[in-house]
Amino acid sequence: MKHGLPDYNTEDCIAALASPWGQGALAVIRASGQGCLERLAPAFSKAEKLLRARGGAMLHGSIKNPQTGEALDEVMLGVFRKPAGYTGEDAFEIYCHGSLPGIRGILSLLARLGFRQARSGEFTFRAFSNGKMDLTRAEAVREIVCAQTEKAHTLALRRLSGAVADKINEAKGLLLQARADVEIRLDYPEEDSPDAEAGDTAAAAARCEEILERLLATCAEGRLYQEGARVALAGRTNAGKSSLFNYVLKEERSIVSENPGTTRDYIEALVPLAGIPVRLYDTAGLRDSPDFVEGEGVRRSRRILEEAALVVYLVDASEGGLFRLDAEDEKTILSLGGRVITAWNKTDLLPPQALRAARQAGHLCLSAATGDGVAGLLGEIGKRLLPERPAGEEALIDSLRQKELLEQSLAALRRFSLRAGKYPLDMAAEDLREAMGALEKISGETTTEEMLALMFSRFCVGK
Ligand SMILES: Nc1nc2c(ncn2[C@@H]2O[C@H](COP(=O)(O)OP(=O)(O)OP(=O)(O)O)[C@@H](O)[C@H]2O)c(=O)[nH]1
Ligand SMILES: [Mg+2]
Repeated sequence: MKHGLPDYNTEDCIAALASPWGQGALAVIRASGQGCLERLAPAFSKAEKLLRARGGAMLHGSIKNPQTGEALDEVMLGVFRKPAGYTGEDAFEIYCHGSLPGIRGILSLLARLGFRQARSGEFTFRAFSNGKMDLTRAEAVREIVCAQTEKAHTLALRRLSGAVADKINEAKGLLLQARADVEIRLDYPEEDSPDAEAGDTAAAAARCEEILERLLATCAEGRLYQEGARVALAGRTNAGKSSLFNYVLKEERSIVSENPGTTRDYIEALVPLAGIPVRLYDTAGLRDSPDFVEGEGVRRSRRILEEAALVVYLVDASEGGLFRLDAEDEKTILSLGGRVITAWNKTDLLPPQALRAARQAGHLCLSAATGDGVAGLLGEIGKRLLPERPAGEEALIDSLRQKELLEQSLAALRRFSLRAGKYPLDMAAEDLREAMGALEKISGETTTEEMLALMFSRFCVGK
């Protein structure tokens, strides 16, 4: 199956740096394309060995200028032969020293040898185009590279090994069965026992609907692991927001002091919580201040609170009536609707009995000074951020493209089920065809060039 994309010519040899641009112990330069090994041979010190090398071989030698014989770097060269390897065509990887001038030298030599600079995702595009992977797996490759937490990484890896592709294939199998039944009834309307067949068709369509619904229901969680969520710490001045922020980050990021109004500019940091890449904000203590700078800090902080998926509203438990919110706190908490967790800080200053009673009454108690109760708060944040998922569903989708196509397929299937028996068979066949069409687009059997271009352009170069 070959796809032609205006920007992705699959006939020539491409090359790119696959490791980050920068100084390092090693760098990897990757190349692929029909005849690429022969093209490289004059620039490799052991040309004959390279030409005879089997796929999977690793050769030691140097990359040299073929005209002058001058060595550019001493390298290891990995050789891949069609149809094995990542792209499914002849390919190689040069493991060179991670020196920027060295990398530039090898890349410009490759350009002189006729290698074109690869575009984003072009190696994966070739893998897809040579039937090495379907589109759900190709998307998983990008998601693995972009994963910010171990959880996101594990889930993407599961998709790469076919977790989503398997479900889509199962759904396609059922649809195929349903379609075959309908098409037969269309072609041979006079045959008997239509009722039994209609029952089978409906059962296959219903089972297929169920698979798609379950997959769709995982999307919110899947996207959360990839995109993350914003969580803000809020509260009155001196509630201990910055102390808690520093405790969670395990570093002295925010300035802490007993002077109220210490934090003005909000501060943000990335922390993985329950596998979710959380952007945590320390904000200015909420109070009316005549000071222009502090007032502006509070205004900006309020904006952060409006946009956050979740706000931890911190209250100093050692002040005022025991575990009673004052009117000001209540007003802010109410304004946040369901997006708030109220937590009581400085509980190290309370008598142990009072603390025990408060916990029993269901108050979330912690101490940013000692760390007591912080794990409980973090657990609660994770629980509140995670949407419901069908029990036992392990294939999480997180691609909006897949989500939209699943929805299209499901809509057609629901139309089919709703109208079953009540409308002409050819319309039923059309609904099933549409449901199948959307699933085929998910795995990439049928796609449009724009969609492919859009998808692969989001990859990094060299992948
Ligand atoms: N005993 C005790 N003191 C705390 C605790 N958390 C914070 N403090 C103290 O409370 C004071 C204020 O802490 P901060 O973390 O600066 O409070 P904040 O909410 O960021 O204050 P602003 O930035 O002014 O809004 C400091 O003196 C902290 O050492 C706690 O859990 N226990
Ligand atoms: Mg502060």
